[in-house]
Amino acid sequence: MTGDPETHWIPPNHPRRESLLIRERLVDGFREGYVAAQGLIAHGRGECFDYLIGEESIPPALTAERVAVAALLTAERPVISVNGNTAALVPRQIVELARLVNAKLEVNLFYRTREREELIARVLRENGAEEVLGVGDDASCVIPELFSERRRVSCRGIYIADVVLVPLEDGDRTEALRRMGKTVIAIDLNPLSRTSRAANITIVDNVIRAVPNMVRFAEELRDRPRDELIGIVKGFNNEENLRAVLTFIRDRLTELAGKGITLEFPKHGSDG
Ligand code: PTJ
Repeated sequence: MTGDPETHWIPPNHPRRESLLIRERLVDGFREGYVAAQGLIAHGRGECFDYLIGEESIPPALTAERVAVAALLTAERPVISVNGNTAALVPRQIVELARLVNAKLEVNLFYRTREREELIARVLRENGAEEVLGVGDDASCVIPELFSERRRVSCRGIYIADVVLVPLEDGDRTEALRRMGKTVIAIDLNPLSRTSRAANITIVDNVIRAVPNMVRFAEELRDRPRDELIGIVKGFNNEENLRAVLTFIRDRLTELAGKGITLEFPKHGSDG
């Protein structure tokens, strides 16, 4: 048993311990009021797709993560959009990524309330963020042709950004940001979602792994010549990369279906 009163019920040797602890972070964020109830449902959907890719960063994800970092490093006005789930799962790492690629952090919520905006900004500040956009009156610009609360953005942030990173996004805003001419980088475990299909660079990976991977790529790429980084971005084709994700899932399932997936157990008693 762990010493943490909230997670003492998760045995240390539970085979799904890591996954259960990740859920606890979201449940804590929900209890503290900054993760939306719907964010818990969204996470369950993500877990399902994570099973299909084997709960690891697959090669097309690593490719997209590296390209995404190159796009952020070469942007003039990069912004990282933060919602409740991202703040609960990778608060320290998202702040670190923003620092390394020199991006602004902006709170942007589908289920927007003033209280959640402020709580998320506080979580980011507690994890080292100096400035957090998109809170209260700062979110006074409007993304055209978008009708959800996500339309309200900072005039100093997403509104004027050239590259926007959107972890766990809804498709509507991705499309609206594309219509504004922005480069959109999505992190979404579902390769078939509207977001995944509308983004310029889609990272099909768990945000838990994707953001730390991006921090490592940022450390590797940040001193490279600009021309080299531009070359990395230009050499990427999102359609091809998404097809590689689907092919990976198909091949993995075919292999598993071929060899069988049932777990082995010792036989009980004697066979007589
Ligand atoms: O905090 P808010 O108010 O902005 O709300 C956030 C949620 C996530 C509730 C909101 O954006 C939403 O409803 O999202 P969707 O439309 O359910 O989409 C979430 C997408 O993220 C789905 O395609 C999930 O498969 C995917 N997803 C869920 N958990 C993860 C994930 N992708 C990467 N990493 C995860 N941990």
